[in-house]
Amino acid sequence: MRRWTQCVRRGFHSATAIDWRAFPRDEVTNVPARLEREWFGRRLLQEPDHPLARAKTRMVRHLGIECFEALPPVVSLYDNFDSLLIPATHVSRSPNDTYYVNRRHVLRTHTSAHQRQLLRSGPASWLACGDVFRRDEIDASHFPVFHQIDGGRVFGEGVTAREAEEDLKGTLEGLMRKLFGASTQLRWRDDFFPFTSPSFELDVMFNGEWLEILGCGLIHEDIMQDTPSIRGRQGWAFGIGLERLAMVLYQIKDIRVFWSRDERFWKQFRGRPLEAPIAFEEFSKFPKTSRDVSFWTNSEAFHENQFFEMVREVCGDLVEAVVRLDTFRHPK
Ligand code: FA5
Ligand code: MG
Repeated sequence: MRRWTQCVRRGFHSATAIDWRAFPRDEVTNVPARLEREWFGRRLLQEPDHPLARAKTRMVRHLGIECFEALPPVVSLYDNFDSLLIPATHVSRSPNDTYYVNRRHVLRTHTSAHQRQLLRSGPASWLACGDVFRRDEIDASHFPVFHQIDGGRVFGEGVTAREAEEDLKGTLEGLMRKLFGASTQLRWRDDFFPFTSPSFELDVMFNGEWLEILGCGLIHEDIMQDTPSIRGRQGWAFGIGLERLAMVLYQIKDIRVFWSRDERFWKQFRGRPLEAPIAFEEFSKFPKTSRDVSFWTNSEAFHENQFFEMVREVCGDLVEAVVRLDTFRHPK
């Protein structure tokens, strides 16, 4: 713990490779091989052209707050749960929801896992981002590994809860309008987190549907109370899903695309200015295949355009090219 705190103080920014295999495994280990092979340690936020890194950088620049980018993704149960007042019986602790490295360590399920230590190490405001891991539903906006950016702010003495809440909502609305434009539709909803009170959720209108972007609230009194330097003061915290942010920013409809190694993905972002309004164009997730087709006709009036038209009718736009390789005319 002390070593960690010192790292934060020194500005623990350069990404270090963390090898979860160095942690002993035991009977509760449930990290799947695929996660380890394909997703763990990809460090997408460290690839400047990547849409997630772009979203992160735009956010950090707008807020003008220091961002800790290399906090280790393997955290203790205390960091991920207890320090945030998440009860011992809470569903999120279940191995059905959380990847356990061993009995005492998990792959962080949110970047809030660092909140308590950041509060203790003392910056008045901070951001912390990284990859987070959850056993979760599978759909276009959920993935077992995704990225979050947490933010926090501690006020000086004399600031009321009402003022802190206004500051929180104003800060986040300002961020959304800066990123998505002044006319973006936003919706606040009451939410519940054990570590904030009151708690809220912010949704953004995307493709005609409300998309949940973040959770936030005033840091729970018991947490503030527990840290002598900030006892009795007000503070806020939020946690944003960076994929959701980037989906709205770049009109990405499928969360799986962020993990693409395909050039057709990268070339849409590479070298573009940070604020460039990029509208992502989807491409097929399947590699190209070619097929040979032979057929015969006894019609003298046959023209190959008739065939091309039939291909378009049947296959839609899936077909990229049709090439005639050969013609055979039977002597009889
Ligand atoms: C949290 O993770 C809280 N730690 C947020 C927080 C921080 C609240 C500080 C208060 C104070 P939640 O589970 O709702 O909350 O996740 C936050 C955001 O992460 C969601 O709004 C969503 O944008 C994103 N998110 C959640 N699950 C997934 C997933 N499986 N795939 C992609 N994004 C996800
Ligand atoms: Mg939520």
